[in-house]
Amino acid sequence: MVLIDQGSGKTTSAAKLAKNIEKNYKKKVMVVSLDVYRPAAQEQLQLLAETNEIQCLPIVENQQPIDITKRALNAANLNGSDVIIFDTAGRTQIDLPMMSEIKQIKDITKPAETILVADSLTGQIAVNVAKEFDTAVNLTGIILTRVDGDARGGAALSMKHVTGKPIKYIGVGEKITDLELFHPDRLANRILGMGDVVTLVEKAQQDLSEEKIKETEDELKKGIFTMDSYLSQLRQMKKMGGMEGVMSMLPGVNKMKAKMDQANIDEKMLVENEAIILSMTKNERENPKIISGSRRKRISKGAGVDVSKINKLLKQFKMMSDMMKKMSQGKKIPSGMIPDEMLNQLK
Ligand SMILES: Nc1nc2c(ncn2[C@@H]2O[C@H](COP(=O)(O)OP(=O)(O)OP(=O)(O)O)[C@@H](O)[C@H]2O)c(=O)[nH]1
Ligand SMILES: [Mg+2]
Repeated sequence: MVLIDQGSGKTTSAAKLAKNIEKNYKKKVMVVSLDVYRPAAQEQLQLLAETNEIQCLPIVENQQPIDITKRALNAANLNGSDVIIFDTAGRTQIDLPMMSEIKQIKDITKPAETILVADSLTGQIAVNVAKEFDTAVNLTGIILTRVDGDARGGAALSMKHVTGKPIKYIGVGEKITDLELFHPDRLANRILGMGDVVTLVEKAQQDLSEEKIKETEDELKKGIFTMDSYLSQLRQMKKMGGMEGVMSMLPGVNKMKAKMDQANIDEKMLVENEAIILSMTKNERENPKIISGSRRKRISKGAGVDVSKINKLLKQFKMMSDMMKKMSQGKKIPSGMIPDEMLNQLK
């Protein structure tokens, strides 16, 4: 097993993993440091191993990584180790000599796993490094470290997204036992609970032009919300996978989403509402208050839907614009308000 990427917790993770494998798989594990570059790096692993009763390949001064690797394979044969974990030197920049060294080590060891250790806090940098490492040495998985808090799901998502490699373990602290098997479902719940903001942002970047986002933002900041802004929102929603797609990604609407699933919200509504708004005159769109009974009838004919649908949309619009006004004034929307009122409108 080869571990890479700088300062991310490789050495610590190597020791944690050794302990974990010994305990849970009843295998004999040996750890080996190939970090001849950073002063005292080999000693760091040796000390960690000693403290936690893990077998460690003895240090031979001035020996280079390739020779250490060969010695490790011999030693493992002699001492009956089932698993060798190689802890490699880290680099933030991918340099060629280092890549060629890692490739050689891979050729010699033919590792069952090549794991990237990435710090969940460094986010994007780690993601880029991950991609390059994968191209060079074909990773089999990722250990994500410093997932100690509870709001770090985003890094996991982008890691997985960019590399397509599974996250195998997460580091959740500095102690030797602070390594957990990665459970995607738990993380998914955590993220959905707080809103999958990463995906939402990614989607928004993909789907909407920056200009459009800025325009809508500016309007909303001023508390301006017209039928046209509503129409553009409906279209954005449609692009982003409909109501359900958007809702499932917004913070705090997880409960609401469940209710919406129950209510079996018809995605057709988006299309209908679009048609309704398109049947309004410019004046009506900017000033929906003027939409009287006769105008409603005309619009319903134009859109080919029942008048009740116009009434529903107008109510929805009123509610949304109230919400937008509150938001633009920096007020929080009462959490109870969104689910029930909006749901009733949508039913
Ligand atoms: N809170 C927390 N700290 C961690 C975790 N994993 C590692 N650390 C800490 O991060 C620091 C760096 O860890 P190392 O294991 O030395 O990192 P490395 O990747 O080997 O570093 P280099 O060899 O210099 O590239 C240490 O102080 C670790 O205790 C984790 O999951 N959570
Ligand atoms: Mg290290």
